[in-house]
Amino acid sequence: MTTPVRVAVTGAAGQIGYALLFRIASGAMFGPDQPVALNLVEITPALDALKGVAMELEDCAFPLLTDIVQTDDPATGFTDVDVACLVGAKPRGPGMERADLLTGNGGIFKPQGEAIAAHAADDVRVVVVGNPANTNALIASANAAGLSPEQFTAMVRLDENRAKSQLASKAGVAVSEVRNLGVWGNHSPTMFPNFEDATIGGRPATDVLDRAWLEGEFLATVQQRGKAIIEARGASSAASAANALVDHVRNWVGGDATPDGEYVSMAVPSDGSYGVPEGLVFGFPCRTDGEGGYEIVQGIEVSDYAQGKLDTTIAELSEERDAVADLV
Ligand code: NAX
Repeated sequence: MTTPVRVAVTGAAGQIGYALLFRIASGAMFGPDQPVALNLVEITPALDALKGVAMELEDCAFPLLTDIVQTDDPATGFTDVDVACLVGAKPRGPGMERADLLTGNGGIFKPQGEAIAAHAADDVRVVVVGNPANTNALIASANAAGLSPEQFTAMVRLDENRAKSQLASKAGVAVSEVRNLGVWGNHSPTMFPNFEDATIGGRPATDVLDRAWLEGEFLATVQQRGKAIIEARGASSAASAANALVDHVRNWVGGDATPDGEYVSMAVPSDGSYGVPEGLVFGFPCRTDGEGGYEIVQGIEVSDYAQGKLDTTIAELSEERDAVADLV
C-alpha cells in the first residue's frame, strides 16, 4: 500500500475544518489513489466537539483514510506531518485593534512554527489560512528553525476563485475560460486581483470587459466578498475557504502541477520579485510542480495603475511585519 500522506489541520473543530476534513479524506486534495492520515489539532475546550467530528469521519468509512489523531498538543499534532494546514486562529473580538490581533495570533503561530520544525517531516509543506494569514505564515516560518521559508505559504486562493467567478459571470462564459488571475499581496481588502494579466476565452480580460467596471465594481466586489458573505449568511465563508485550501495544496503538493502557461495565486515569501521587500509573505502568481515546488512567475508587465495597487498592499504588509517585529 502507498504510504499515507499525513496532514495536520488546526482549528479542526471549526467551521472551515468541518468543510475541509471530509474532502481531504475523500481524496480531493491528493487524488483518488493516495491514502491520507489526519492529525486534528484543537484547543482544549474544543476537544469534545472535535471528538464528534472524528466520529463523523469514521462514519464515512472513507477507503483512503488510514488514521485519525485528535489532540490539543501541537507537538503530537505535528509529529511526522507532511502537510500542515494552519486554520485555527484567534478571531478579532469587539474593539480589538489590528495590532492586538497580530500579537494575539503571534501567541499561536510562534509555538506552532517551533513545533512544526521540531516534529514534522523535514520536507513538510505549510499553508496558513487563519487570519491575518500572510503575517501568521511569516511568524510561523520565522520560528521554524531548520526549515526553509519556501516551505511556508498563506492562502489567497479563495480571492482568486472569487475573482475568476466574477469575471466569468460578467463575461457570460464558463469559469474555466478565465485564466491567470493572480491575486497579489495581502489576504485583506488591500489585495490586488490583477485583471490586467488575466485572459477570458484566450483574450485579455481588459479587451473583453469594460475597464471602468474592472477597476470599480469588480475590485470592490472581490475585496469585500468576505464581508458580504458574513452579512448574507450570518457566518464567515467556510465551504469556499475549504475548497480554496484543497485547490492550493492540490496544485502545490497534491500532484496537480499548474498547466503550461498558467499560474495560480499563492502567498509566498518574497524573493524581491517585482520590488516586493524580501521576506514578506506576499500573494504572487506562482507555477507549481505538484510535488512541493513552486516558482514566482516572472516577466508580468506591471502598469503604473497596478504598481499603485501593489504599493498599497506592500505598505500594509510591511506595517504588519513591523507590528510583530519581536516575533519574527
Ligand atoms: P472558527 O472559529 O469556526 O474555527 C476556528 C477553530 O480554531 C476553533 O474551533 C478554535 O477552537 C480553533 N483554534 C483556535 N486557536 C487554536 C489553536 N491555537 N490551535 C488549534 N486550534 C485553534 O473559524 P473558521 O471559520 O473555521 O475560520 C478559521 C480562520 O480562517 C479564521 O482566522 C478566519 O479569519 C480565516 N479565514 C481565512 C480565509 C483566507 O482566505 N485566508 C478565508 C476564510 C476565513 O475567514
